[in-house]
Amino acid sequence: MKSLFLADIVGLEKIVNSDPVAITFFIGYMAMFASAVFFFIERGSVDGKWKASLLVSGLITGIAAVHYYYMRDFYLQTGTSPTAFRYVDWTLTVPLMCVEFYLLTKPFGAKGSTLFKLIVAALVMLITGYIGETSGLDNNVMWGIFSTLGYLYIVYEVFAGDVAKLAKGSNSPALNRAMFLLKIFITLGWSIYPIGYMVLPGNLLSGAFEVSSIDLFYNLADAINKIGFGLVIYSVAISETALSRKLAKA
Ligand SMILES: *C/C=C(C)/C=C/C=C(C)/C=C/C1=C(C)CCCC1(C)C
Repeated sequence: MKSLFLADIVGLEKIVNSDPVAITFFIGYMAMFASAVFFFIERGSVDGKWKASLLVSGLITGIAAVHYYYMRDFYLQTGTSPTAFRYVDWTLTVPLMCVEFYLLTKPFGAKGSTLFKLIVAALVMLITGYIGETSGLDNNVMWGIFSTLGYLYIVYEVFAGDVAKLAKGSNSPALNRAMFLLKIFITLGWSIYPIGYMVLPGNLLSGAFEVSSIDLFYNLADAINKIGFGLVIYSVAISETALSRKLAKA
């Protein structure tokens, strides 16, 4: 008990003494939690077909909130990166982001096989990334390259593959606006992760930043991608709901 209490004091001291990594874990936890509450509650104010999308946004940020709670503790007590927690979080939340793409394009004919391909690519990206982060100096560049192939496949699907074709054929301005924004998330927002990874010792940016800044990159990217991505879907759902209610009245 005593040592637990001590760890708490040390943790608080780190936050108060502005250890940036500790602070971003702390804020990340709050922001994810608040977003999850927001998406769950706002589910009630959109039309039926959007409810599943908002539910998934709530799950993504809710799962992340629980992981941030543990990652924050882990970091405060050990001073090291909570790599395993991080990858468990991503392994649950990235496939759910693939589900968001699927739900958006489903009314226009998306098939389960498209979702399956996206999820397989995401798993390849994450499993090889995890091996890279834990494999030490010599191999992390190679595993990073494998992981990037999985990432590029997702980019391809969204820009030129099934997802892109369905969105183009949909004639829905709202969906096309959402797709435009989601493409920015996938290319710019998601590219923050490999930049963080390259800070690993022995990798391309090693030495350019402190090793601990890997978590700064990941925490920043998670906030942008999980909360921002959810808000894009929320804004489309709200405007489409308003439109269909207007049409129903007329
Ligand atoms: C909510 C969490 C998300 C959206 C996580 C996304 C993670 C990535 C896009 C990670 C990509 C990586 C590479 C492309 C290469 C190096 C290893 C990774 C796993 C950091």
